[in-house]
Amino acid sequence: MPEFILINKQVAPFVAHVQLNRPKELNALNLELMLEIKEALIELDNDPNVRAIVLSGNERAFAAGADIKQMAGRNAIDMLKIDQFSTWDSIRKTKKPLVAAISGFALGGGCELAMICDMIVASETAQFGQPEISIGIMPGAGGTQRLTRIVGKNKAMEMVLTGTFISAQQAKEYGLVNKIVPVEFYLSEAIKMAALIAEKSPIAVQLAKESVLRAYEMPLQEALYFERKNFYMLFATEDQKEGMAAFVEKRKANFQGK
Ligand code: DAK
Repeated sequence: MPEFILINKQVAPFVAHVQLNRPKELNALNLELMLEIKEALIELDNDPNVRAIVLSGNERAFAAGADIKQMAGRNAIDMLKIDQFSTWDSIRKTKKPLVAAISGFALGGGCELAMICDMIVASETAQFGQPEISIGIMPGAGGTQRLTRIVGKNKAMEMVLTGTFISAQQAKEYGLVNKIVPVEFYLSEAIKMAALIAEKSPIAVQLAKESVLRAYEMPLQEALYFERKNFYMLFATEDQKEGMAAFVEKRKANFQGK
């Protein structure tokens, strides 16, 4: 049984919910919690009854960053040996869509974890930041790279070099957040978004997610070829036949993930 997260495999049809659950520490991401997220996502990725996953914290905090108390005494070789990156890389490789439901603080590793997710629904109280600079380090899990690609150089520089937080509204203007809702709806709205995805063909969703992510990782021409191969591959699925037949017959498609 995980100690620091809660897992609901069926919060809505084909939608799972993973909740970070270290409320007293504002969901600070200690190594154990990160490993639990990794294991949960591997399990949910392999579960045919799950097609989309919502990742949340609680109203006060999504996550206030890596656990500073756990990191404080470490030296470079400790960090190298612990190799947290293998955990983060595994989370990043989740095949199913991840919708982050964010209220309160999403700071440092918390903001980086949110950016690994594919979409972000935020409450009006959400605050995003990369404050590592204030404790003598810098972002190490994508905060200088994903953030810059999303918000652009100057805004990323401001966040990374001054460590100041931005509001949900600013995050929306910056393109970091998909949607802002009143705090009482942030989770239900994220579940609704995940449920919309879960109605679609899971194979098409997986290949579409993979293809969008390639936009960040490959030169355009190669990424276009990658997209094309995935596009062709979907014509080998029963879901493509079902989706198009349903359109012609004016009914709702019933996708089986085949
Ligand atoms: N770590 C440990 N404990 C934390 C914490 C954190 N990041 N953030 C908050 N807490 C704890 C506080 O110590 C406090 O515990 P007690 O004193 O009650 O025992 C409790 O949570 C409540 O926090 P506060 O009393 O401070 O609450 P406030 O509302 O006054 O302030 C705050 C909230 C979020 C503004 C403040 O707590 C704060 O500034 N927290 C630190 C934020 C921060 O600096 N985050 C960046 C951490 S560095 C890596 C991947 C990722 C990373 C590193 C490596 N690899 C893959 C290698 C990421 C690094 C980081 O995120």
